[in-house]
This record gives sequence, C-alpha cells and structure tokens, in this order.
Amino acid sequence: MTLEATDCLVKLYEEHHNLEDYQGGVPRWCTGCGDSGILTAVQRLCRDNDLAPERTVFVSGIGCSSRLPHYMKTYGFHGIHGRALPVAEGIKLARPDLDVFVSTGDGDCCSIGAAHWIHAIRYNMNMVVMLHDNHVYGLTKKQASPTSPLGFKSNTTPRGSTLLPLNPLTVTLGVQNVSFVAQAVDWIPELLYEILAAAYKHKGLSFVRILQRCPQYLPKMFDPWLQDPQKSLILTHDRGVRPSAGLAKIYRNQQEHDPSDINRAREIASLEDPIPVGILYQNPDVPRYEELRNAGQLRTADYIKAGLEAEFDKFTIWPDGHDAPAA
Ligand SMILES: Cc1ncc(C[n+]2csc(CCOP(=O)(O)OP(=O)(O)O)c2C)c(N)n1
Ligand code: SF4
Repeated sequence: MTLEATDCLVKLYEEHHNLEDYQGGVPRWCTGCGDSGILTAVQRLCRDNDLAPERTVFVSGIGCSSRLPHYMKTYGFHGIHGRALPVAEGIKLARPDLDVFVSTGDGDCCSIGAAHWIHAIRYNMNMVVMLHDNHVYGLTKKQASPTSPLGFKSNTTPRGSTLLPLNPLTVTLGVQNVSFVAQAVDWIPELLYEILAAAYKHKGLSFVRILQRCPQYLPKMFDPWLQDPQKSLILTHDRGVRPSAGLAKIYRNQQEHDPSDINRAREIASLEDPIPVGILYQNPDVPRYEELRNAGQLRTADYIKAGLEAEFDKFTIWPDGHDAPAA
C-alpha cells in the first residue's frame, strides 16, 4: 500500500515521540535522590520504544517513589499505600493492550503491600514492576522498612532495628509462577536502562528491584558500592545484559549467568557482598493470567457497550406489548 505524502507525515508524527512527550512536571524529590535516575531511565525507555503516551499507564502506591506517575506525561494512577499492584492488575485485565508500569517502594511493596506482591508474582500479568528499594520509609521521614539493615536507627527503631532485612529477590524467586527477576542500581544508569528494557520486552510480570539512594535519610548507605565497583557482581549473558566496553573496564567483577537456571538464580539472589546486578531469572513460558482469563478477548468499545446494554436491559421497564430483547 502506498501512502499519500500527508498520510506519511501524519503517521510519522503519530509514531515518533521525543523525550519531552513523556516528561510531565518538575520532580519534587530531594537533590541526589535515586528516584530521578529511575525516572530518566523509564522516560528513555518509553521514547526508544515509541510507546504511545495514551496507551501507557504508570501505577504507584504511596511514598516518595510513588510520585513517579506524576512526572510521566502518560496515563497514571497514584493509588493507595500498598495497593499499586492490584490497581495495575485491574487495568491489565480490563485493557491487556496497554503497557503497564508499576513504581512501588520497599515499604509500599514489602510491608503493607506484601500480600499483593506475592499474589501479583503468581498471577504473572504482563507489566514491569519497579521496586524502588531505598531501605527506608522516605515520605514519612525515616521509619525502618522491611529491607532496612540490621541496627538501623530510625524513628520507629531508635535503638536500632533488631530484625535481619527481608531480601525481595529471594522472596520473589520463591513464588510459584515467577517469570522475571532482576536487580539494578540507580547509580549505573547504563545497566539500569538495559535491565528495564529487558524487563519491558519480557512477556509476563517483570520484577526489577532497584537499589535506590535516599541521601536525605540514609546518606551513606550505598557508599561502599559507589566507591568500589568490584563490590558489584555484573551478571552477563546473551539472553541477559552485557555492559558496554567502557563500563566493563570499570565493573570488572563479572559472571556469566544463564537466566533460565532458577537454582543458580536463587543462590545469586542471596549474595550480599558483592551485590548482583543484572537479570537473575527469566522464563518466558509461564502463563499470564490476563490471557488465561480473557482468552484473547480484547475489551473493545463494542464489547464494553454490549455488556453495558445487557446490564441496563435487566432494569428496563418495557412498554406493554414490547418484549425485552433476547439475551
Ligand atoms: C494505609 C496507610 N498507612 C500508612 C501510610 C503512611 N505512609 C505513607 S508513605 C509510607 C511509607 C513509604 O515508604 P516506601 O514505600 O519505602 O517509599 P519511599 O517514600 O521510601 O519511596 C507510609 C507508612 C499511608 N499513607 N497509608
Ligand atoms: S526523602 Fe529520600 S526517597 Fe524521598 S525524595 Fe528525599 S531522597 Fe528521595
């Protein structure tokens, strides 16, 4: 089919997006907050994949990190604390054709939202879930979260936290139907981008834990990893990510890891020093709930209209001599 010149221009205009097409407002995060790097990475991802802003949804719970949808010029849903995932699942179930991204904090996901987290992994609906893990409740000004380090002094643990932190990677890898688990850090933007890009391409729920700096309440938390690149173990594979030549010169501690090996993924997930960065696990064959449930049925405008009319017909009082239409 040949297109007229004007059609070509319209098509080009519709299909090409710049970074500004996704940038919505000036972020209110503190200077140096790792959330800014995560925002930049997802905006680049949207641009590079030419995601239509009107067919893209960013969903979040409550927290500093959960402000991310405000800064995206796409659809967004700033939900309630711990409930980002069920909101995202509802959207995906009703509109499987939309691209859905979730931003959730370690408090939001691993504390109040923990039950939803476990079930979302099991449902394996096609979306990218970014766990912004800064090891603290930032928005409410420094309370311990489930991922806070042992001994962390905070408003809720003034004498230091007494419990070992929960590991979001090992927990996720223990759930039935897990299909994609990765770890990124906000201070290596190249790998953060590559990992998010792989997560976006994966069909199923992609769980990406992103270690995120909170200079306001945990200013020195990640300094050892920032100062010594060898304290990061870069996982490389043809089906995973590979650092560029320049980055590989700095991050020399690399390991070839086949992401289809779940037992090795679980071992790697338990590492605390060095910390793994890359794709730990990927299985593209895990069934996705929205496909099982909808069996390929897209909720088109006609489909929704027919459903609404059938519901209204139940309450219609038909004039004498008129029968309700056959269901
Ligand atoms: C039901 C409910 N409980 C508690 C709160 C208060 N609250 C708001 S954000 C938050 C913790 C946020 O921490 P995290 O998810 O780690 O996000 P961060 O701010 O660090 O990005 C809490 C406890 C709330 N908004 N709603
Ligand atoms: S309090 Fe921490 S997490 Fe919140 S915006 Fe500031 S630096 Fe970021």
